[in-house]
Amino acid sequence: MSVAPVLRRSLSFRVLSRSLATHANVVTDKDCSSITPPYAQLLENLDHVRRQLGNRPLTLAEKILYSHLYKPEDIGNAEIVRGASYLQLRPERVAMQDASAQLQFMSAGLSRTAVPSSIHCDHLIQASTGADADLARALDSNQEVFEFLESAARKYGIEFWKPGSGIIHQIVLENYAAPGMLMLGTDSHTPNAGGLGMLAIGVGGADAVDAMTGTPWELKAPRVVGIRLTGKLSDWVTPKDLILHVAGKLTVKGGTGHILEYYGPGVFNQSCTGLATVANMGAEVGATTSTFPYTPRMRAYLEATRRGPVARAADEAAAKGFLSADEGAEYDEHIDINLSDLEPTINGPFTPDLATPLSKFGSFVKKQGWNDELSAALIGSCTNSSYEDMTRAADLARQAKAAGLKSKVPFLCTPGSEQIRATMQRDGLTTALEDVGALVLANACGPCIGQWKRDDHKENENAILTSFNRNFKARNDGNRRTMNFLASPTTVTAMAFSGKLSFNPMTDSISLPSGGSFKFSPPAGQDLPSAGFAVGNTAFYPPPTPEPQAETEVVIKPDSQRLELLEPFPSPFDNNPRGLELPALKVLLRVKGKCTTDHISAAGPWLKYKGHLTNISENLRKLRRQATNDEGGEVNVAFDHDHDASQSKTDTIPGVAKRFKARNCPWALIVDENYGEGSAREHAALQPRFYGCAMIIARSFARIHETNLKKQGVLPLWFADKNDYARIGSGDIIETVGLVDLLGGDCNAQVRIDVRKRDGSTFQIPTKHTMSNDQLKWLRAGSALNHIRSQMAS
Ligand code: MIC
Ligand code: SF4
Repeated sequence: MSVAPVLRRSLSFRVLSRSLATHANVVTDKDCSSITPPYAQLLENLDHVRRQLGNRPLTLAEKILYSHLYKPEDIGNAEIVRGASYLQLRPERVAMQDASAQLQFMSAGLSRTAVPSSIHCDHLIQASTGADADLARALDSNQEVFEFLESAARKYGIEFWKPGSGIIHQIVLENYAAPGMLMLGTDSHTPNAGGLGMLAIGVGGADAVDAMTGTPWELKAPRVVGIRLTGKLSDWVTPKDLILHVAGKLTVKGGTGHILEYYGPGVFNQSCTGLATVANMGAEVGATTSTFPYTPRMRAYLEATRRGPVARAADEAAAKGFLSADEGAEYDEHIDINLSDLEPTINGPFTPDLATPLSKFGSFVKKQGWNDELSAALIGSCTNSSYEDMTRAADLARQAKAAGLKSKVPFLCTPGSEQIRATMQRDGLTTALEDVGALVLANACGPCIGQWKRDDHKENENAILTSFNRNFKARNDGNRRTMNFLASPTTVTAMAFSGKLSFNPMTDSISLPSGGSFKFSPPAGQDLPSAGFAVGNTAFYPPPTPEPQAETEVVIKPDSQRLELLEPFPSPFDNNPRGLELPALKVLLRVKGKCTTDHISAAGPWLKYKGHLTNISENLRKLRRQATNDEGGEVNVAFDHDHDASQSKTDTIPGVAKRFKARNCPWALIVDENYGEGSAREHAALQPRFYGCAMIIARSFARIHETNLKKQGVLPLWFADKNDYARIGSGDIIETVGLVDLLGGDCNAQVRIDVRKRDGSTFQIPTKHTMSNDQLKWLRAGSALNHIRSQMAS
């Protein structure tokens, strides 16, 4: 049966269910057999590894990782060196957002996934007039993709969360996350589930396919940063302010290759959902993931979300020492934070690590010469849409209403899940927000990922305040001049009533139309609803642990504009005159400064082509990509030094890439620090590969993107001397020297690069790499998928 009628039925059911929302205050547990980690096995694995490691005290992150080693018995006497050893791991579960890993999984030819997996439809719902109408439009405009996802889920026994059910990370926290678990998700904010004391790691689709096919998933053993929390957050300060502060300290690349492990008394007086916010935004500092020891408030959250059996099993595992660090465990770096010293913080614009304490924000804005006007306030997203966040925002809204105030600017709210939406509605939070002018949107990503049909401020400079996690240029509304600041939902809500960036709700008053003035009292909220969570519309939810239905046809129409089967990429070494050195490559561009995955593969309208590589690559020619050319400083302009008379000398970056592809000219990029910062967006690797990119040399890479490049058969190299970055420019020819030794098994071999400048001069530079033995096999095969396929065939 086609999924569309089912989805539409669920939509009408939902409208009905809003007035019939359940008032369940007796919490009955659900069947937790498939979501309880196999603690006994994990403890046994850990004991084994512990003995091999000479019983040294372990951090919590190490315990979770080592208990999930693919073959713990195989480590022998080898020491595991954090920051150097490669771990082969066995994740327990996979979550996929929209079309991400399914096409690659299908090409592996298995009949079911090796681990429980779920698909979440959350990125394709555009915010415009409100939840129901927006969802109805999204169902129509994305019908083909949703049908494909639903049928793939049915065929392989994957849990399918329909559009409108909520945002992947909120659903994972509410349903699947469990203390001590290791899971992967095809989205960079997967670490959100760390709020339940586990390791949840964001990856590209190809990595997810490893777990789904039962192939060991490889990760370089991360270093561990210990963050000791003491004190207590004061009135206006929220967990979001803690992570905004940490982002300011660590910067967008400070967490790369590290797990952030929080501990100390300050962890225990925070809610589970608050900790999830902190873990969620660890992605903004590039951390592999974040985690916390198991706490009574995690236990309470598990119970409130009908997972009492998981809580009881976790209690036992904790009693055996599994769910916290050992006394005396050593961290690679250490940070101490006294929560009592923190104040509300606002980060941005354009980068999540530009942190300014609220008390200094007004003067910061003035000093920059920016207009003091706020143009929109947005709360919600996967980062901040917990019951606690919403009760605190509603409390401020009620205070403002009592004073006769309404929001001065458009005020949008995206609930993170159907459960949150239904509970908000039942408990009067939705009414409290709507009463002051808020528009409640569908349970989906919406404006956080540019799915925002914003009708004002299309091009002009303006400032928005959001409780989201990311604020790269043009991310929310496509306007590069929208200054996007990140703050807690309470700060955002309070400032919506003043409409001024310089307003400090802790100290300032708002003049009332009636005369007099109004000052907010500190917001009050609660983390768990007294009447329990309302279930909401169950038609959005999948049946638990569905069996695969092999007879299901997964339809991809040959003329589809939205979906396309993936053609294997050829190996660069096939018919290659240079043997096991890459063919000579032409440098397409030297990219200057910040280049996030949003810059490489813009968000918003492109999302609809996620399942169609040719179209998404083509479509990007028309979109404004944002990478800046270091030779000339222009955005999305590249030189074509070999253009013919019919062609212009410059074109957009993908435009020149397409010309190179037409000429069968493989190419390379020279890039700056933290290249590929941001999302797990695999297209940021697939698209350059599709157009013929074979190598990228960077001052440094962001973790997920570097792995995505390796998976797709692009060689990422690091400048050994960062000054060499400026010595190579567009049109230069570069050749690897020494790759043959590396591919031949000499892991100490160094790859050097012969550079032939356009003026004929030549020189050689050294590089570094992070390729493991397996990753070299992917490079040789042309992609990881080619390698897996060849393994399965043999
Ligand atoms: C994001 O927040 O940037 C996204 C959209 O959720 C991405 C996923 C994607 O781009 O496909 C992410 O965080 O990985
Ligand atoms: Fe969705 Fe935004 Fe969260 Fe990404 S960060 S998953 S776009 S809500």
